[in-house]
Amino acid sequence: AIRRIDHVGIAVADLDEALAFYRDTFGLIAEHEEINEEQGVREAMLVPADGDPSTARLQLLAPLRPDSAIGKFLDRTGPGIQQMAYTVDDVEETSAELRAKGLRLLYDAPRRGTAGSRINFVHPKDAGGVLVELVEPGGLGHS
Ligand code: MC0
Repeated sequence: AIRRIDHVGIAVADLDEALAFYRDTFGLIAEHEEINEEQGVREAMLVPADGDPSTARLQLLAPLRPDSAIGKFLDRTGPGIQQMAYTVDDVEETSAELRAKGLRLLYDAPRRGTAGSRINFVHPKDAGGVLVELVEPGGLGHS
């Protein structure tokens, strides 16, 4: 089952520039940063400095290579919202439920997401033009 909005992912060309912009403009600070080679991204999870700790996160996604998902998104669309992610209890179960409803999941089996989470995606063409990510949290914090 879907529990809450996990994060909203924004594609950016330069992670350090975007981190400075979000910190100075909105007071959002990075609680976590990592490189995910398989996904071709350098990414950060942001929270309001003095905000509700259970708030959904803002994820900044910068490409490691031009032919990555984020590299292609930046080429086609430019910087902006790239994905909407939901927290789920069990990514395999929710993926199976959505497949049974006729939606295309991008992966046959879950892959590794932020902070040890297990993830899959619904194809944007099957979800009203929105790339939907399913996140089963790992042991390392919120997502
Ligand atoms: C593509 N389309 C999108 C879209 N990306 N629509 C909405 N939101 C997006 N993000 C549209 C295109 O405009 C096109 O529409 C159609 O989908 C097919 O595009 P395509 O040529 O197949 O596009 P590709 O090759 O860029 O692939 C799109 C796809 C890819 C969603 C399959 O981006 C992908 O595999 N994404 C999943 C992985 C990912 O996003 N990783 C980065 C985040 P028209 O109308 O022109 O046909 S990593 C992450 O998120 C992590 C680590 C985490 O949170 O834990």
